[in-house]
Amino acid sequence: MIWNRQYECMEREEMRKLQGERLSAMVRRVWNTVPFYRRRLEELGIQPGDIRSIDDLSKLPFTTKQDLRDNYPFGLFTVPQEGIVRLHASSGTTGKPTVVGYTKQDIAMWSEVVARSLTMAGITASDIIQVAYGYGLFTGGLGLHYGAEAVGASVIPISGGNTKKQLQLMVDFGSTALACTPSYAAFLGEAIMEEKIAPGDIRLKAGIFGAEPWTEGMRSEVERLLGLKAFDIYGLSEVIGPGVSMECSCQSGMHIFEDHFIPEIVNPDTGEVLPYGELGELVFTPATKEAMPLIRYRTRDLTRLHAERCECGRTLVRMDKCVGRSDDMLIIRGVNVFPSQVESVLLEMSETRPHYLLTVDREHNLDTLEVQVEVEEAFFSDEVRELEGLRKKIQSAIASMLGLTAAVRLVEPGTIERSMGKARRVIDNRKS
Ligand code: DLL
Repeated sequence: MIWNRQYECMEREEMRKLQGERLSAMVRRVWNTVPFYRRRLEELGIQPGDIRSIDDLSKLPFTTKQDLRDNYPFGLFTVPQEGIVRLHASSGTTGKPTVVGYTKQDIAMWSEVVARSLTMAGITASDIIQVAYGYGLFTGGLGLHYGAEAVGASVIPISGGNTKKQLQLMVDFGSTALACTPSYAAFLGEAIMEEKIAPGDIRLKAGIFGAEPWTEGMRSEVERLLGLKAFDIYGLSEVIGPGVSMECSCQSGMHIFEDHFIPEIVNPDTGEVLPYGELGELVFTPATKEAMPLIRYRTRDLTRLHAERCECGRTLVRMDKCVGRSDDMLIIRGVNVFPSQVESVLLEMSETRPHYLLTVDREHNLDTLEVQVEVEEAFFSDEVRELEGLRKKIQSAIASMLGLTAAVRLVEPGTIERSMGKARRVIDNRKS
């Protein structure tokens, strides 16, 4: 089952040695080819020869999204344009997109890590995988596509959206795996019910869901709706795309392919490296990337790392589900709120559906939070008294989770706008 036993089951000391070798080779390479990095290292008085082992990693400077923007579009590439075979870009909410380039070898490495990821979910050449992540500048579609081909599965490159067609092919082709965002998976699950497709006509057994934060409550919900086992896949364009880490069948965190992507957790305010088990910002050094390796890239994703060997036999470090991004954290009346915390409260209730929206506003200099959530059709037609009871129950569960009173609005199924890709969970009117 394991796709690359040599690296996935390596002893920790051996892995650290390999990472040190790869790191020092990469630092030498960027020193010689990327003026931005040479300047950064010179400013800190670091020579490539100073980086000899993985213990030297923390001497190196961080790279941020702003650095990518400042070097837009190709300033961080280590190879001339002839060597680049693919460009992806992430849209970003403000300003210019973040651009990532790949060499042929980078595409091969990416395909391998996605193949390893799919193998963790039990996908083999016998599977038919419906790739409903967006194809295009976003890395989700093409990333999953190449990885699925590498394991030999049959790929349906349907991309996101076009829900009726998704259901038709799912039934007619007998898709056994579905790859998309968890929010779109929930939408597809509901569409199956609405179209009254018999459960026996759906052959899905595994879901490869990621690209946005999602909770255990959402996992149970999509597993129930689609009748599959849902796996969490993580990644970001700057590092490679999907396939930076993935859950195995033990589902106790996502294994990071750290032979390629060296992880650290740092204090987001001070940059200090934190020990395993502590919550902080995830930092990656993709040491083997040819076209655009990065030194200590700050992901802004908040999570914890664990180094104990997994029951599946893999020794790769595991990361917990992401709590959220530091820049998604809302500060409401001085309280730190992650949308995922609200999601976990909402999806504990059997009456709610997995579609919600948080609206933050400011009235008379006071922050307000409104939580809209869809409620099961049957429940909605019940007595007003019962609805009011549910509203109060949600409000008090949110208050005890966050220490904050939110206005709760129960809405009918289908009210909240659906997303074919990453869901929009927050409208913050204070920013406009
Ligand atoms: O979302 C790559 C991807 C595609 C991952 C398909 C998984 C599946 P970006 O658009 O650059 O790349 O966005 C990266 O999305 O920093 C996280 O904040 C978030 N993210 C990605 N996967 C997860 C996940 C792709 N499993 C940003 N859980 C990252 C939570 C995730 N957040």
